[in-house]
Amino acid sequence: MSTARIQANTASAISSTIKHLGFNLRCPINSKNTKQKIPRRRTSNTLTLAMSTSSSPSSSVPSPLEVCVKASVTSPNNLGDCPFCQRVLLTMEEKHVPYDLKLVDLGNKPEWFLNISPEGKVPVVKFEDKWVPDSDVITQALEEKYPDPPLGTPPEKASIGSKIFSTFIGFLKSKDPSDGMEQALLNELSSFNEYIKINGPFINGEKISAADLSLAPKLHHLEIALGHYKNWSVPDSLAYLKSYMKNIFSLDSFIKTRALQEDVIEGWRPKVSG
Ligand SMILES: N[C@@H](CCC(=O)N[C@@H](CS)C(=O)NCC(=O)O)C(=O)O
Repeated sequence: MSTARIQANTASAISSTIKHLGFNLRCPINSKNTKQKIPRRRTSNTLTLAMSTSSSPSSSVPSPLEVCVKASVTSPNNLGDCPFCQRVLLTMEEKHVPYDLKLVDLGNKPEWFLNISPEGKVPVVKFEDKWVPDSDVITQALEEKYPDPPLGTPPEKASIGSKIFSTFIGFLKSKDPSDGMEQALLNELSSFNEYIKINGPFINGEKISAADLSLAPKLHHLEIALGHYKNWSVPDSLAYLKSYMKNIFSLDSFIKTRALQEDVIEGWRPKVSG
């Protein structure tokens, strides 16, 4: 892919808000996935739509937040396979914050993008004319600016499952089956399974929170990449983890913001063959 696609950022707040809420069938997010029947969140749609149709120029139509994310490498004009980008989009979806996606071709970064993200990384989000990088910082800012619904995870639970991603990458890259990498991943997955068994269904109990929104995109990558490159899947014995994954992966917000399977496979290819 050599071209970056930028969504028109001049679209009105009203049309962008409606688009975000799923009324625009040409929504660029995972257009392949629009074939699936995605249930709508009626309550929030109605509320935001009513706000957006006010005729008063001073009405509080929420302006969509501009967010730069990785573009797909296999399917032009689709969201790509960055788990940190999905984390940010999931947070916006769960908080019903309208956003305007700018898809960035990370293989050929345009100058406008490097001007706003000198490190060349996504995600970046524009808050009050300032471009902010890093999903940790962005999700914290979203929590402060859009406190409802609250998604904060208590500090003592915030790092639950946080070693899963690095051990997944270790196992994915491993060429020696006896190097202990698979076991290291299994240890992390097993302790997460035990945690969810006792404290679940989510990391903070009954309600989804920021830690789940950070972990779930990584588990999605784990499932696809290890399935493809190692013919490996989460053992059935880890039933609580499996049902945690199934629950989150079937949320509207997750389906709408998830990476395409083929992008996840391509995205990890250099790590596997490197
Ligand atoms: N710590 C950052 C990590 C962001 C990150 O590593 N993003 C990757 C894409 S998944 C990126 O932009 N890489 C730059 C590149 O591929 O050139 C965050 O949480 O936002």
